[in-house]
Amino acid sequence: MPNDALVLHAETLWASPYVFSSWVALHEKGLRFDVREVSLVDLENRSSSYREQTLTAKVPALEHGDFVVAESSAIAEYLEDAFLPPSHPRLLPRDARQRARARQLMAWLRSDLGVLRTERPTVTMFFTPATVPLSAAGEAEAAELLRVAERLVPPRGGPLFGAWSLPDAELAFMLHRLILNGHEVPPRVRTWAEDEWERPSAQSFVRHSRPAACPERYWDMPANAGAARPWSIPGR
Ligand SMILES: N[C@@H](CCC(=O)N[C@@H](CS)C(=O)NCC(=O)O)C(=O)O
Repeated sequence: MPNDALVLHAETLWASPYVFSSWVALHEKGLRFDVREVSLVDLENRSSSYREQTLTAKVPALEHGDFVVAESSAIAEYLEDAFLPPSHPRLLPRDARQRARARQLMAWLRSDLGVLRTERPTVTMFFTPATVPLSAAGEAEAAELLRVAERLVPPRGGPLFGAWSLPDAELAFMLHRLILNGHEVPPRVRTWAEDEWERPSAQSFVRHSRPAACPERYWDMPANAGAARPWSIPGR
């Protein structure tokens, strides 16, 4: 495998769950990498050069020499294949069935829980907590997330799949949409998620410098078109 420099293309608010995944993956693999920030509110990812480079114009993207790949799950798989255990720690479980369960969880966290993600966007985790209650559909998705977490978190805590793997961080991130917005989370799951959040790879993302406030233009981004704000507006 070529020994080329690694560059993570991240976004400027440092609030993307997908950038979080790739950031944690790079840290856990023990890799040195540079960061290029792409401003989504300025539509920099839609520029012809970024589109050309990344194919799908999404953040995160990982550059490794002359190769660029986007999609956080593809980035995790690439890092696992290019920086093999045991020289580099694993991102996914060794056992085939546990690895399948880990991939199931990662895919579900990306494809499901859409109402929860809309009503508890990550800007409520890193800028200002939500003040608008969850809708019935949001509550139902929160309950489903907690049901899955209660099934997966071991009775005495610790990694989901025997040894730490990337879905531990991703599930903890999703649970923090509830925790940081004051929702009731069963103590065992809450303690597990908070312990996972303290891991240095996660904390280095949580503590990364970011703007003081969520820019108003965030709500003009195509992905947020029509999304209701999670904050009530005084006087309305
Ligand atoms: N499934 C993708 C999702 C990536 C994604 O949606 N990234 C957002 C930022 S959180 C983005 O690039 N938005 C800009 C756009 O869609 O134009 C992944 O796992 O990486």
